[in-house]
Amino acid sequence: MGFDRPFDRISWQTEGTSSRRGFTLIEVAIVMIILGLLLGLGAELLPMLVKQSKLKDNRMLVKEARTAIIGYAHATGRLPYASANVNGSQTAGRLSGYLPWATLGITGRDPYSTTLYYAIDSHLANTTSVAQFKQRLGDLISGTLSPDLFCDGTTIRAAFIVVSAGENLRANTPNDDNNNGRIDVNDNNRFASPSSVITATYDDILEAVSLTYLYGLIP
Ligand SMILES: [Ca+2]
Ligand SMILES: [Ca+2]
Ligand SMILES: [Ca+2]
Repeated sequence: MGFDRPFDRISWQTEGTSSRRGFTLIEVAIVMIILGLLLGLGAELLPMLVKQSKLKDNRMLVKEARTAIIGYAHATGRLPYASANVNGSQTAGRLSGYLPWATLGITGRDPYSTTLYYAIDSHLANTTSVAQFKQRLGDLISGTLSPDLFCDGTTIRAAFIVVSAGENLRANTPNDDNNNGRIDVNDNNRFASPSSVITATYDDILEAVSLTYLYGLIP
């Protein structure tokens, strides 16, 4: 039958190969060792890649929040107040706490499912026009008014900051001062440098907008 011919040929060819034999135990062992190494490598690499990817997403999220807040200032002539709770609606008069993400209309949770934190200079949430807002920034820069939000000791005079608690799920010193893992009204007005490196004890992601930078952005 015509069907049989190809099979006949294959079997003839394999039978005709003089080196045809089974794998030796050593060959199987070598393959198993290589497979084991590859699997082990994968098991180690995968969590590392997930970790790196979350960190990257988180940095982007905090940057986006920063951009949204600048947009809010442009549109309303003031910064939003912080939110007293995770629902993200600004709480009148609140200078530090949760990001008012619902007020801003953005995502409020970082890739680790912790709500972002936010703090502002006290002079910048009660203005009523863009012109007054710009004037207020100018007064803070010139020293007519005293700034009250700082990063990196007192190096950066900030208009506002946005912070993710990072992978360890806790805001760390100097962002959290009373060791409750959150940024709230009980913490002081000094925060870490935005360029702080991640260590075993500090893994917060912080973005700050300085008074002078924001002044330059407001028409
Ligand atoms: Ca942290
Ligand atoms: Ca502090
Ligand atoms: Ca705290």
